[in-house]
Amino acid sequence: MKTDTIAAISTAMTASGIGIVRMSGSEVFTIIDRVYQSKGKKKKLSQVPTHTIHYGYIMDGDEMIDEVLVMVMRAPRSFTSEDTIEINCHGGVYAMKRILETVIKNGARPAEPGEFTKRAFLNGRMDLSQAEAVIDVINAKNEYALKSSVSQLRGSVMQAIKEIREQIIYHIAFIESALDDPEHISLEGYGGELQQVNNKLIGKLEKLIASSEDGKMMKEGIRTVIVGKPNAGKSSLLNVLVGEDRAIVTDIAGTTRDILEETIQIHGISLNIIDTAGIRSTEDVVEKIGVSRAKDYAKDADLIIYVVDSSTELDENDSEIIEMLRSKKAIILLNKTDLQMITSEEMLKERIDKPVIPVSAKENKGIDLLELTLKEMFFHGEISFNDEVYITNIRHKTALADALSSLRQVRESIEMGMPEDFYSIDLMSAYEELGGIIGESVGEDLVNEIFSKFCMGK
Ligand SMILES: Nc1nc2c(ncn2[C@@H]2O[C@H](COP(=O)(O)OP(=O)(O)OP(=O)(O)O)[C@@H](O)[C@H]2O)c(=O)[nH]1
Ligand SMILES: [Mg+2]
Repeated sequence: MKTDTIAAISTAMTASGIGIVRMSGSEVFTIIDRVYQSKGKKKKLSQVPTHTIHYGYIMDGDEMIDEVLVMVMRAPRSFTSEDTIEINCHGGVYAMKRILETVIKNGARPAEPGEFTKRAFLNGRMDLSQAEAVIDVINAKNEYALKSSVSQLRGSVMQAIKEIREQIIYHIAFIESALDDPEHISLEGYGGELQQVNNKLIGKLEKLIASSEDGKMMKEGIRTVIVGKPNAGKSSLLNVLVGEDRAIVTDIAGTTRDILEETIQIHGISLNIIDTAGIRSTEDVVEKIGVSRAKDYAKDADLIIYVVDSSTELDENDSEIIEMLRSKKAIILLNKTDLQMITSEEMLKERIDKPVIPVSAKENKGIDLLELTLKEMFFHGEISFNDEVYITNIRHKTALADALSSLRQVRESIEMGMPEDFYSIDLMSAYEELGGIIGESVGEDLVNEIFSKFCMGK
């Protein structure tokens, strides 16, 4: 297949040690022969074997642009499955731009964001879920996000979806053949048999969908909101967790007025930690806005850390906060345990069933236990990427949910003793919905939209 030749700077557009300008398409060798000059001026890269590296210069006519190493990868043994050239140059923004301009002047065209990966997908080098994993690998901000995207890149999601689809298509085919040829294929008792298979498939889809909760946390981080009464030590806690003095801490109740957000890593998990204004009823206009913001943030949190000052008594403000926690994942920190304790662990346990951890933000005590509790709360047991598939992509999750409701429809039809062609209609919908995840039966619009989210040069 002939394609036009695309080119882009594939490394970051900042001054760095090396930069890479990448080209892919049918004309890469024509173009590189025009702009590359070897030391002895004789070598032509169109003549060299695949997967070799060549030292030389990029020339714009008679002008030497940069000293480079050029990598040659011939189709189909490249990322895009097309002839590909990577020019390793000095990583100055200007040098990279000049090289890009030179190859464009000689016949390449600038690549769209994600176009290299799009070609890899269109050329059958990877399925859509793997192509999407490429961008997740690039954007991974912690160990788990990286591991789950690499596993998706290696085809874990594709494999899981393929297996489910194979079973579905087998049954569609069976029903259709039986309906076509009732004399030879009997559907007697088939409903019960299908019900068993279908229930198993439903279980698998439910498990995949449930994994997306963990998947989302891995990818985006856990939205953690610190709440509590004024002066409880919320900002002190944020500072301890971040490891530097980000928030203002004073002994004046009502110090924090606005939201402050920081990202930290605990055991490889990202937490977006949000410090908020102390919750109390107040007439101060600014503080009032801060308090209502704190409540809004708490509503959207994946996790609430409720900081209690153990050296004071619980009051009606605490009661209000405790009510906010009931329906949420929450950890209670009994702070200031270095002082005389007035409120105890037992008193809090009586009010609400959430883990209570005694700490001292001031003396950095108990924080390790908090970190351990967090880990256990979000990841039940160790995460293993060998057999588990984590759904981290919202598009995949939606498709799985659609497929699940189609399979539930099949279950209902069987229970109600509907005719067999009803089963096959819903099985077919599930089959197509799942196909969307791996890129079968998806429209051009969706493909374009997915790849436009990529960065330049990938
Ligand atoms: N003794 C002791 N004092 C603490 C501890 N944690 C915080 N403090 C003190 O408590 C006071 C209030 O701390 P902050 O961290 O500003 O409290 P806050 O909850 O952010 O308060 P607001 O922003 O006003 O809502 C400061 O004087 C801190 O030094 C602790 O563990 N032990
Ligand atoms: Mg504060």
